[in-house]
Amino acid sequence: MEKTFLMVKPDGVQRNLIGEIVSRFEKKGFQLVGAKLMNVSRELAEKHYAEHKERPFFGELVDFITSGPVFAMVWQGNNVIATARAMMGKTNPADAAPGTIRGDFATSVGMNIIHGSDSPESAEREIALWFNEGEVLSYEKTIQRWI
Ligand code: IDP
Repeated sequence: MEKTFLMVKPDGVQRNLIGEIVSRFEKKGFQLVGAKLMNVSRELAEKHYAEHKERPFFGELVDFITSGPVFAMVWQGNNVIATARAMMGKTNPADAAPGTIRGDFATSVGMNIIHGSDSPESAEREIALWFNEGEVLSYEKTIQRWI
């Protein structure tokens, strides 16, 4: 079963959106298999956003993601990587459709509420970066056969 790494960023935590976001993915039919509220070290932030290292906004991005607690999660389900990206909406909330998380709750690209892995390769890399092996669970939900 496919897995993805999702994270409510510090703005989403401050704005009390953890429950709303978890609820959307639960209702969609995805399964939460790992979650933790945590402060992010600069080292972890820089590793996570390594592909943006040369971008002018890199420093700002690392400052922001380390500015307060984030809610890190691993979700599982059919096509969860692409479907979660669609549910999040475009990176720039100005382009994100209403009904998406960014379209409904954000206005600026810097504070766009949520992160989600964009490919199977990044999902694998990010889950390993943010979670220890024992923190990602495997458990059965009987309702899963109806989804
Ligand atoms: P994604 O989060 O939708 O995958 P990426 O292109 O990987 O988007 O960018 C990572 C994050 O960097 C974005 O979510 C956004 O918060 C931030 N970001 C992207 N472009 C800009 C920018 O031009 N200015 C400030 N922050 C940016």
